[in-house]
Amino acid sequence: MMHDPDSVIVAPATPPGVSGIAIIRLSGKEVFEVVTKCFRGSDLSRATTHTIHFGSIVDGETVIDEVLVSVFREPHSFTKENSIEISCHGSPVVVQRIIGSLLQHGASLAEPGEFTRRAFLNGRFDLAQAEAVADLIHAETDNARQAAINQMRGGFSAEIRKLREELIHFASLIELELDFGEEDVEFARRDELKTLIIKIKTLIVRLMESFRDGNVIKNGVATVIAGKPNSGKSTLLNALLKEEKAIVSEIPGTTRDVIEDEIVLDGVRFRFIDTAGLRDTQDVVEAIGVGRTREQLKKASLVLHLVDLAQSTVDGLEKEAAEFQASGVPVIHVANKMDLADALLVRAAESKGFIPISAAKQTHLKELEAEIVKRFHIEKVKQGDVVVTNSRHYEALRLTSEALERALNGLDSKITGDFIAMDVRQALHYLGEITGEITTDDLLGNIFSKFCIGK
Ligand SMILES: Nc1nc2c(ncn2[C@@H]2O[C@H](COP(=O)(O)OP(=O)(O)O)[C@@H](O)[C@H]2O)c(=O)[nH]1
Ligand SMILES: [Mg+2]
Repeated sequence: MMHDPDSVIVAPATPPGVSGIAIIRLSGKEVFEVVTKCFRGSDLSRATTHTIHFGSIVDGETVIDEVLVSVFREPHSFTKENSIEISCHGSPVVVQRIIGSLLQHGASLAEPGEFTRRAFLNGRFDLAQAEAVADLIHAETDNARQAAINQMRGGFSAEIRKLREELIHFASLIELELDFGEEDVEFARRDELKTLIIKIKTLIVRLMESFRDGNVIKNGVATVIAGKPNSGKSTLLNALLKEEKAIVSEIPGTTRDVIEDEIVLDGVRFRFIDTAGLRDTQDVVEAIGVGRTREQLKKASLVLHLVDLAQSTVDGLEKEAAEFQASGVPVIHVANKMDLADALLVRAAESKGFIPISAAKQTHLKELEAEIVKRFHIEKVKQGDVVVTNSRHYEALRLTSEALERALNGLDSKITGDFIAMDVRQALHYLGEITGEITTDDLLGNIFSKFCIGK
C-alpha cells in the first residue's frame, strides 16, 4: 500500500554494498522537520532550494556519520514535493543507521517506485514518461538507453497527445454535424471524417510497427539452442558466452535444466538458452528437462538448431531441418563437430543451409554470430526517435487501432453518429491509458511495483 501523500518517505537511492558515497533520499511536505531532528549543522528549515549543507547525522549524542544534505523545495524537486538527499559514506551499516534514525523521527520506508509515483501524481510527467525512468535505469544497451531517454523527455507522449487531440476534434465533429446535417451534407462529411480517421490510424499503425524493434531493444532476443542430446549445445553456449556456464560431457542427457545467459552483439541483447536435448527418454528428470525445452521453444524469438555432423547423414540433416522449420520461429541451422566430419558432408550441410562450425574447436563461430546479428539488426536509435518499447503501450495501441477500425466500418455502413462516436471514445480511452489520463490504482500499482526501491 502507498503511504498518505503528505507523509515523508525515505529510501536508499544507491545500491546496497560498499561504495565511496551512498545517497539516501527523502520526500514529503514535512521533510525538513523530520531531518532536522537528527541533523547537526545549519538550520535546514531556512535553507533555500538547491543548496548543499555539511553536517552530521546523530542518534542522541552519537554521531552516525558526517554528511552532505541537498535541499530541494517544492515544486523544484523530482517529486515536486519538499525533498532532501543525504550523501553519506557508502557503507551499508551507515545507510542502515541513518535510515533507522529517520524512521524513528517520523519518516516511513518508501515502497518501490513511490518517488516516481508521487512525481507522476504531482504532474511532473505523464505515465509513459514515468515508465521510461525505470527503462533508463535498467537499460543494458546504448539503444535501450537512447529509446528510454527519448521517451522520458516526452517524444512518445507528444505523439500520443497529438493523436488524442485529433480524435477529440473528430468526436466533436461527428457529434455536432453528422446527426443534424442535411442528407447530402452528411455524405460529404462522412468522406471527410473517413479521411481523418484513416490518417490517425496510419499513424498508430506506424507506432505499432516500431515495437518490432522496440521489443528487441527492451527485452532482447530469447535465443534457444536446441537439438539432439550430445550435439554440442552446452559447448556452443559456453563458446558464445566465453565462459564455462553449462556442464559439457560425452554422456547424452547431461543438461536437464535450462541454462541461460546474455551477451550483447551489435548493440542487441541476446539471451542464449541451453536446453536439454530433444529425445524420448525413460529418465524422469531428463523428461522434465525435455518438456521445458519444448516450452522454451514456444517462447523463443530465435532458435539455433544444432546437429552433430559426426552422427548425421545428408538425408538425416534435411529431415531434421524440416522438423525445426515447422515451428514457425526463426531458425538458424548449425552443423556442429565439423572437425569430425569429412569435407563432403560439410559441403552438403552447407548447401542445405546449415552453418558448419566446431563449437569445441571454436571454428566458424564468427560466421555464426554474423548470421545471428543479421537476423535482428536494429538501426541505431537516435535522439528524438519515437520507438514503442513497452508491451503495455503496444497493447493499448492495438486496442486503439481496433476501435478505429470499428469506427471506419461504422462510417461505411452509415450507422448513426452516436455509435461511431462510441468507438472513437473507446479509442480515446485506450490512448489515454498510455499517458495516464485514464488510470486505475491497479494499473499504477502494477507499473510502479516493478520499480526499484528509492526510485
Ligand atoms: N570433436 C568435437 N566434439 C565436440 C564439439 N562440440 C561438442 N563436442 C563434444 O560433444 C560432447 C557433447 O557436448 P555437449 O556440449 O555436452 O552436448 P549437448 O548434450 O548438446 O549439450 C562433449 O564430449 C563435447 O566435448 C565439436 O565441435 N567437436
Ligand atoms: Mg548439454
